[in-house]
Amino acid sequence: MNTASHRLTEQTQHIKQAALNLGFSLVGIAEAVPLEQEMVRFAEWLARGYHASMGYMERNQDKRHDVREILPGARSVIVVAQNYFKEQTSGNKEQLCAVPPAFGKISRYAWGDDYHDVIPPKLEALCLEIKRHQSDAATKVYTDTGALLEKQWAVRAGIGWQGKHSNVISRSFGSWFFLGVVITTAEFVYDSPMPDYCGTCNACMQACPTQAIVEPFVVDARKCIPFWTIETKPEVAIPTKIADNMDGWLFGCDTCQDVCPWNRFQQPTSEERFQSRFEETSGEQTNGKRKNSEVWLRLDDIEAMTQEQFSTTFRKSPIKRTKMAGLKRNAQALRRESEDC
Ligand code: B12
Ligand code: SF4
Ligand code: SF4
Repeated sequence: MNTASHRLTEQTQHIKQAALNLGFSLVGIAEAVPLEQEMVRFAEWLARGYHASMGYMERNQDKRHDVREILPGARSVIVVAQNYFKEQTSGNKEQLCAVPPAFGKISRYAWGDDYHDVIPPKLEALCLEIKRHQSDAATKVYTDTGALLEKQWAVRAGIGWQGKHSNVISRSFGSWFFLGVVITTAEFVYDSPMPDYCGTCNACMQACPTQAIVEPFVVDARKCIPFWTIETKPEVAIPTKIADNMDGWLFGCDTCQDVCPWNRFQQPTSEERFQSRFEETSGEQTNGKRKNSEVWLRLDDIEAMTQEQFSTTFRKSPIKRTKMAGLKRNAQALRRESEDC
């Protein structure tokens, strides 16, 4: 190994260790080249209208195609995975129906603080570490914050493979993690993409309550519960076909990940800010038996909530995104489902 490649290897090891020291669970690095096949599939997804009303998905295709349109001279895309799993489980429709008054489930990613607040400062700290060794390096961070195909970069960086439910899965701890990305002009040694380990399984496709996984690896957001319960404005009514099949979800949906066999490797997160804020309301309503720490909220409480209570309860939480009116709209849709039980 010559001196230059030895230095590159050392810098790569150093930056990966720095990411782990910051509390990220996995880190991988891909070369900043254009995404070709990924963009063909992405264009097909858009053409079929699967992005629903998320008009922003249609914009900035040049940046999604080539990160050098975001950061001129970019050479590397560093991808981190931030585990958010906590020792709590979600319930199912039977449990929801069994117990009046109705409750609604909160998807696991929203039990703690908002990852949009937690992850970027850690990515910025990683950027400082890059600049400590390569002072002229430029950097740009993302976590669900822009026109970037984060899952595709995660696959390229060897973090995991894209499951048939379309989320990225790690062989070591399943899919309960967020992604964060640093695009940089610094050069590193690159990882290889992860092969597919779904095999013949299709548990997620079968379990999806609204048949949103329209073919392996392809999710139609128009049918996906998180789209309706998180992304739509409060004044938009949830269509009957979705409202009748919400599987008890008040905010987001984890059904396709709950059934995934790879999530038997789940491990508790070390990130304090992702611990659940809902301990006291969890786990009391599953057929009279206390099931350890499930996160269900009482629909009566949501419907009666004042703006002040909403702001206090969901301070720093991703649930703020729906606004109080959106959460009440979701609760009403769930009432409809539980009346059908
Ligand atoms: C838009 C969006 C949504 C939309 C659309 C979902 C979707 N699947 O795209 C909605 C609101 C529904 C959503 C829901 C959720 N989201 Co979201 N979302 C995003 C966002 C902003 C963009 C994703 C995107 O580009 N979609 C476009 C489509 C085309 O991409 P795709 O699904 O990867 O599609 C590819 C496949 O179909 C593939 N493909 C097609 N055919 C084939 C064939 C083969 C063989 C292969 C391999 C691939 C393949 O090609 C397409 C393009 O390359 C990202 C953040 C980001 N900027 O990347 C977060 C992100 C994907 N979301 C995330 C999360 C956590 C969720 C939820 C789990 C939240 C919840 N609990 O409710 C759900 C999961 C729902 C699901 N099953 O996908 C995480 C996923 C982390 C992970 N481990 O993968 C991300 C990365 C945010 C983050 N930074 O952590 N989300
Ligand atoms: S998040 Fe829920 S609605 Fe969306 S694909 Fe997964 S199981 Fe289906
Ligand atoms: S449930 Fe099965 S098919 Fe779906 S993502 Fe997990 S392993 Fe792949």
